[in-house]
Amino acid sequence: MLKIESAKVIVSCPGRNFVTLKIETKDGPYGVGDATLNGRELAVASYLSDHIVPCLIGRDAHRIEDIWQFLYRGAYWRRGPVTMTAIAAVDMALWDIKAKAAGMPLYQLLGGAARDGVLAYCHANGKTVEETVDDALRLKEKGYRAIRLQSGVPGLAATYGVAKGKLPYEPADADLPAENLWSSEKYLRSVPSLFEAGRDKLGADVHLLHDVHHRLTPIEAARLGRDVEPYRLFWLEDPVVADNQESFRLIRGHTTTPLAVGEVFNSIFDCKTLIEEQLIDYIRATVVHAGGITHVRRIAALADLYNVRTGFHGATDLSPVTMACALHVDLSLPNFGIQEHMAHCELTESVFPHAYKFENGYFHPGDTPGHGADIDEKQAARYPYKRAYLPVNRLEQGGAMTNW
Ligand code: CS2
Ligand code: MG
Repeated sequence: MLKIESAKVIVSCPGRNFVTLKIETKDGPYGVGDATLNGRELAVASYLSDHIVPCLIGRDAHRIEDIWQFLYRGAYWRRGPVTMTAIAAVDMALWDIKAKAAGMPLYQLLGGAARDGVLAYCHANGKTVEETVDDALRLKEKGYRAIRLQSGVPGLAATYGVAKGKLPYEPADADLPAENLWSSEKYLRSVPSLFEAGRDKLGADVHLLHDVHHRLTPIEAARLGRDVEPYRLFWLEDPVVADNQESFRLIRGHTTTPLAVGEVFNSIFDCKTLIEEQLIDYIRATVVHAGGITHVRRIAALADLYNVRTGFHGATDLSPVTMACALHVDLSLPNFGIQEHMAHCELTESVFPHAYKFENGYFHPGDTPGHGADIDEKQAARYPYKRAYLPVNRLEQGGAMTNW
């Protein structure tokens, strides 16, 4: 028995907002979990401190599955991003404690390494095709073997996923949501030329990826999938919103471009049809927003039955604690596909010291006992929470919102 003595929620903004859970045990190690839900951070902080922490005190930290089921089934109100992010934070912290107590890096408890390193993709972006391809060439030089290309769209003032100035793009960029105009026609005209140039300049061996950010309708996405087929994409991500999982049947029927979806999913039920009908190639649901290590392993196991691989979300709004946990899972899974890596700023990195390392296109989670990531609480306290929102898109020809 490793008794949980205390649990605290740490909200801080070292470069951007993060919510972190720290669980301490009596006479044993502590564990750290990420609970960041971009733009809705305080809802999860409250769910944890007001509703979960009181239930954890006195429980045996070793009983990870039992605590997971208790929090999931026992709440009566199942699923949803806030609930599942809060449960994920507890789950990460408990796996951290168990692995520290065992004196092993977490991946050893998950069955050991199934590969030597974790293939990762990074983000290249620019206002024009030329700028984007130059950025990708720079990242290729740094060792990346897989690169996501996002470019500004001619005729649109701002495009999500593309930096505004010299600084890298930040998903939540304003204290009230910025409203951008969107045109699917302009976008659909511009993307094929980006990949034509990208394939030409970067060569055949680099994996190229693209994120649609859920902004198209199924038939528009089907057309885009077809139009980029000559450039052999690794994947086309979030072509449409997946509230109707059946939407993917239409896209799938028209294109052989591989499809990825799921960064906003929080449950296995969000992707059950997509996986069972083999409508996608990669599932992006990840540790922090989909119920932790315990639940994403369940999703991955289902996906494995249907030739679907993982491609865990890894943007900057997921803290280094999530990145660490994701890498341990990636290293151990039979059906790992690729891991997203969007580099954190130096301040974030220093507040969250971690054992994972990048070399030659691959990450390794490191061999520190636990998941290998931590929070420097003193430093974190110097950066108080700042309200920040993701932007909203409106259709150029009318007032309606796009899918986002
Ligand atoms: C993006 C993210 O990394 C990705 O694939 O879609 O930047 C995403 O928009 C943010 O994580 C939202 O919080
Ligand atoms: Mg995405």
